[in-house]
Amino acid sequence: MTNHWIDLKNSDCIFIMGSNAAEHHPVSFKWILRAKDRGAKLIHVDPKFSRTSARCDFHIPLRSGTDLAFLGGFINYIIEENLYFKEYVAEYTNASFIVDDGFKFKNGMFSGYNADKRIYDKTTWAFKKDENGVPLRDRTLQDKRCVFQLMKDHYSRYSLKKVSSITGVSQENLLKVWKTFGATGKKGKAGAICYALGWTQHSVGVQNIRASALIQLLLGNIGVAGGGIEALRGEPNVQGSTDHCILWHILPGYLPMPKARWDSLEAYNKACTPVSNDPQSANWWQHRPAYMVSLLKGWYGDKGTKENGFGYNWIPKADDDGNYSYLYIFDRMYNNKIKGGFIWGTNPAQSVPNTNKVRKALENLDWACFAEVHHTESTDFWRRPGVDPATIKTECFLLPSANRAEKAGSITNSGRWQLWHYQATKPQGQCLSLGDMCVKITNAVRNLYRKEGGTYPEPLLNLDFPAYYDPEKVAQKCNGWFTRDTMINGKLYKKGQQVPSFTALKDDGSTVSLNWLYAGGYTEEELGRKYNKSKRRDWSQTPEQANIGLYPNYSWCWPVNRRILYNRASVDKNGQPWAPDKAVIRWDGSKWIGDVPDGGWPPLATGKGRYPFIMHKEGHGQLFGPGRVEGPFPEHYEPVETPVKKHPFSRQLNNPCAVIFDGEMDKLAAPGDKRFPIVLTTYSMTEHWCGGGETRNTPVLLEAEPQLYVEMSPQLAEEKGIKNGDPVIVESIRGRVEAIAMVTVRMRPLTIQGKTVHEVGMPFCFGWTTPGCGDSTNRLTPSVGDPNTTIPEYKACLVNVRKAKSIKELDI
Ligand SMILES: Nc1nc2c(c(=O)[nH]1)N[C@H]1C(S)=C(S)[C@@H](COP(=O)(O)OP(=O)(O)OC[C@H]3O[C@@H](n4cnc5c(=O)[nH]c(N)nc54)[C@H](O)[C@@H]3O)O[C@H]1N2
Ligand SMILES: Nc1nc2c(c(=O)[nH]1)N[C@H]1C(S)=C(S)[C@@H](COP(=O)(O)OP(=O)(O)OC[C@H]3O[C@@H](n4cnc5c(=O)[nH]c(N)nc54)[C@H](O)[C@@H]3O)O[C@H]1N2
Ligand SMILES: [Mo]
Repeated sequence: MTNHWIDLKNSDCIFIMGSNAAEHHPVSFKWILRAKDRGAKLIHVDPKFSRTSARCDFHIPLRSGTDLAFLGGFINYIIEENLYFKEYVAEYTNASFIVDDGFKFKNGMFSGYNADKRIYDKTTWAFKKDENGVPLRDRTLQDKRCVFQLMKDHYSRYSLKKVSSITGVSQENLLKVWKTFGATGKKGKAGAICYALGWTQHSVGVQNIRASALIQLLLGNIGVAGGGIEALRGEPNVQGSTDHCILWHILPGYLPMPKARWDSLEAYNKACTPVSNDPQSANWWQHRPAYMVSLLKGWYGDKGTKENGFGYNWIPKADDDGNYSYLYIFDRMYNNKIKGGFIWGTNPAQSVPNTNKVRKALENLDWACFAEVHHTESTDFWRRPGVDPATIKTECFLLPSANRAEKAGSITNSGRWQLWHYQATKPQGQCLSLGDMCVKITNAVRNLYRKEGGTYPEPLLNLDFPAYYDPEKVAQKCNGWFTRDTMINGKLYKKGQQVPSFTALKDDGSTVSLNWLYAGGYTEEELGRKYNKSKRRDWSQTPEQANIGLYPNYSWCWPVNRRILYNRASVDKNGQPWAPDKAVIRWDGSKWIGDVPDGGWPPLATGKGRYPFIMHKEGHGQLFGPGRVEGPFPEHYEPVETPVKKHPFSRQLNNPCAVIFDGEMDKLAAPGDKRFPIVLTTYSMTEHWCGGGETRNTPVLLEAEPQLYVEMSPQLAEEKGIKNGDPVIVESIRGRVEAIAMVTVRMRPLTIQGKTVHEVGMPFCFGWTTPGCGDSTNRLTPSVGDPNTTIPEYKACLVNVRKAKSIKELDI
């Protein structure tokens, strides 16, 4: 989230698209309703009517996977109706930048596409520069090659009529949303966008979010109170785990994963450290080498020296075309290329798409180690229905795990607040926390290396690794410390003393920090008095902070306790807030008051300031974003499985870079496949949690929601001769699922390109280890993903539905 939960109350309009916030993020909804009480309008755009829709001013249904058409049309509307915030757009975004002459967009494709490799060469996705290497600009936004004009051209194709016909949203409803949220483009008004899986789980997931960035930048809604783009994060602790690198393509603190061809720390730094020649651009990632070296010092301690690149060569490297996300891992496993591994605290045989393939893939392992609190579809894959355990070669280990109340540690919420979580009771029996298991196993392997030797021992034996797991110590190391006495602004920090913030981190080995973003959260301003700020429960605030619900002394948030990101965009060039009645920061002539500003420099007008979007090389909000895989402007592409044969305004139907597989278990229905005419979307529910491994083992929750169902409209039910409560079979080209029909007006047929298209919705929490509840919905979904993140397209695929001959056919 750019902002934080409480800040939602400051909003004039909250646009929820792709999330069931009321059911899945109830804390967010408390503040959303607070905004409503204060007069804000609430909008919900979602294929299904839910408890979120019920509390909004209006709910607008659309066909799953057409969000980009909806948002592209909205961008067109904002520009055509002159609703954008002119000064903000011209000064704080890259709207005025002149784009390279070679950049083109034709027939739905950008310049530079390589059809064999399904990737783009991005050379032409660049800005024209002056002799100093600074991008050329036209602040009047009239130049035909400036970002604003190119963007205007691009989205002029998204006419009201075409957007309506592809999304299934009536023209009247489109205008209702666009007009209501578009009104927040006025100076002093703020609108927030809340999204979650309805946007991310698509083959265009990242571009859905990029499109919201375009909208919020055009409306001047980034950096302001009540504005922002709010990613409602998932399982505890999704925010913390991405910050600390549970994803393969980043290291802690969003440092890029090293590639094999960067064969030294110098090569890594050269490739990953952006250089800006514009003195007014803070270009914050220029400090990346300091963060990387401090991380390596955290991993390798005294063994990491300047001479050996602080141990850079000991960490794994990715191949250029390597992808190690789970769609690829299970594909490799399916193809017999993985011998064994650890599956801890996750239930992939239930929650990864195309589960029939996943379950089969697990059989190819020689060994698998599970850490769980329950038996699940994954731990017990070897005795699943239809499989003879005697035929499975996999040796399985099951490590009993401590549950959340039995462990301490930090959790980072969606607003980036690091909150300490206390142990309530000791683990039962032999259960251990995942931290304990990880440290014990690693030390056992280290001892084996010491005793017996082995291939390439350095990466393990040179680790600065603890003898036992202590979450408090890990948190201390995430913040980091000095490795020698250091003077900062006249203050002496002793060797071993905690660093005060990431501005103290250096690339010379004099500092340790496991995650630069968390530096500042566990400090030691007075030697010997370490302070875990995630334990703070102090409600004190200044009047300016009280005005917008900011509690700077309650817990701690990254970066440097800044509660609203990009807050320098909430003020004009003199440092005065666009919205004086809900100012985030204000320059009082000598200093900033309010939130922690994005850098302490004075306002831009003084000539000593910096552009507000400090994480970008050029310091400007990116309307033109060359960083993404499939284009610098988000373009509507249909889901990989779509009922539509023809794109309404281009020749390219699907994302040309989407992740797809071509094995025998990866069949895909063709566009408009008559056998599978119905769109399926999947989602969570209030009573269960994700794959359901935990909640199906909680009797009251299972009683409240006991079995798999499929939500369908009365019209579809009538067409198929299905009644509410009937047993039905849902089939995709990959598999079939048995469920109970829930006939409801919450789902409704949509008119797409003049024809009726039905959509059905199913939860994915029911699995065979719980008798009588059905089995994973993911037996239907495809192994298809977004090319930037490889997140699977769980939210749109093609199925058919029929009435089961008898309840027996259900086999549940
Ligand atoms: N009670 C409960 N709370 C949870 C969870 C849980 O399982 N149970 N899970 C947690 C986790 S891990 C996560 S990631 C979050 C998920 O939080 P959410 O993203 O809110 O959850 P979902 O139910 O997956 O999907 C949200 C909405 O997207 C809609 N949708 C489907 N397809 C589309 C589409 O193409 N476009 C649009 N605009 N909307 C679409 C669905 O109808 C649904 O209403 O919730 C967290 N909170
Ligand atoms: N079709 C479809 N599939 C989806 C989604 C969707 O919207 N649609 N959503 C996706 C999303 S967003 C997510 S996050 C994934 C979630 O998918 P999973 O990661 O499979 O989700 P959970 O069911 O939460 O599985 C976590 C397992 O960890 C166990 N567990 C809980 N606490 C602990 C602990 O402290 N220690 C250990 N060792 N184990 C513990 C639980 O018993 C549970 O079995 O599903 C994805 N799959
Ligand atoms: Mo999630």
